[in-house]
Amino acid sequence: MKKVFPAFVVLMILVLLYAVAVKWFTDPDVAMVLDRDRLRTDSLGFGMDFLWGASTSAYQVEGNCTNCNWSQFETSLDPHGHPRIAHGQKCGLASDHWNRYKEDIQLLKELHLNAFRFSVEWSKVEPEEGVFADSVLDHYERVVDELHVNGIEPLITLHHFTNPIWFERKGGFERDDSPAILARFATRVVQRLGSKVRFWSTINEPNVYAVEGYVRATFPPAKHDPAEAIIVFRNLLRAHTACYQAIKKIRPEAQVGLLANIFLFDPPERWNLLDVMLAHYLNTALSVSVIDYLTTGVFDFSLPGMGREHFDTGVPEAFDFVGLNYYSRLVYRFDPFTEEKMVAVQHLRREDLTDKGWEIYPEGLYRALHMISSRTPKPIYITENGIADDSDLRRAGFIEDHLLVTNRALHDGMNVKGYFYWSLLDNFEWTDGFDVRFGLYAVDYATQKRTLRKGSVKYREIIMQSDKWLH
Ligand code: GCO
Repeated sequence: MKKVFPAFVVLMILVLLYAVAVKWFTDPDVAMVLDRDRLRTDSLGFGMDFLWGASTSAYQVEGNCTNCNWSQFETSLDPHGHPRIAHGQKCGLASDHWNRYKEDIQLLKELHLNAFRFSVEWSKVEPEEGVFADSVLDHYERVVDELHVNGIEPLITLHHFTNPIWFERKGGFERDDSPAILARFATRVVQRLGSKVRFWSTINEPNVYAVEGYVRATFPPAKHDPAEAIIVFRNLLRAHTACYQAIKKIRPEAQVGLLANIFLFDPPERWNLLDVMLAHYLNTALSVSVIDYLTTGVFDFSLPGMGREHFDTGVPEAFDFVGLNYYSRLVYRFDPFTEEKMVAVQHLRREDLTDKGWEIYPEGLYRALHMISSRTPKPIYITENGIADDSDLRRAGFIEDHLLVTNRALHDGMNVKGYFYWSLLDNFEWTDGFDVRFGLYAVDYATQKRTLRKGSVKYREIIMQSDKWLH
């Protein structure tokens, strides 16, 4: 009996330590349940100043962006001789938004929207280093004027994945002077448009740019260089701070934010410590590090197998809001026998997936909002949330569930001030080309005809219902 007792105690202590470790590394919101019934009984009021919007990006919708890293990339082949873009597609005229922006602004009005997020194409504004095309800035000023005439608030993104070829050839964001180069561009744009534009987002998804371009090699410059990825990630965040300071110098009243992509990582089972730790390190390195950078000015990155970096800009709180781009989560288990040391796990039905194969997971939006609001009281704008759904059978439910979750987050005290659906139009979805359809409006690329999808009407219904709750 005496021999058994110590062994039993040791075993109990080990089990207890294991349980404590699992709890320590587990996201506290992982058990959040979307109670549709309770949510629907809540008022759907979102507040008088809530921004109801849709988002696009220049390269994906404008057409004729021919002087940037992506226009170059889409003509190249991968190491296996395959085209970089599905079926060798080219962006070309895209959704011809450059020429049809007045028509597209009427679509925003048709949906009862009061805000529009779009990006200015750096390679068109600054086609050669230090040479700025006033005619291009004239165009964007006409877009802004047209939005105001129609009572729609512009939110301009300065950098959305694309670089002018001259910048890419110099090394892009691998360069330590890249923040100053981007801030010079930002200065020129804000000098021209700053009196008419209140909301600015500096950089779209620094983590995605760094990981896709330098780890997974699916985006330009298509490198497999994790160490370089961390430098690029750091320089993009530094560039955000440089742009923030440049904008505030010209327009102190401007509201300036960074667009954080939070794609949650979860373990297949919540009792497996290695899988729970993997999810924790990925969420911390790729998402929490961005929010912490904004509040502290310190880039603290550490991901086993990728590397670590600590960089203090000495500029905390260089932001007025956080833009949240949320889509879904990825479920991975740790696997030491694979190159990436992790393997995706997914056993979901087709109806629970988008056309990009992402899980439809509205609870994750609540978790992502909490990840931000637990670190800063500043406003959050959901600047991208949408579904690739060519059948349009899941779009209405997707929109309703994610707006119900947004409403629940508001009721739980989170400072959510707007929602921008991705995207207003079907567009060029990077390496998927035109194969996936995110648009509230379908686009027939042969005729450029826009058609409102039935599933998109739910968005307008909720917006108008929200207005009802306000009065
Ligand atoms: C991104 C970009 C968008 C995408 C959208 C759908 O997150 O990659 O911001 O350009 O098109 O997110 O994937």
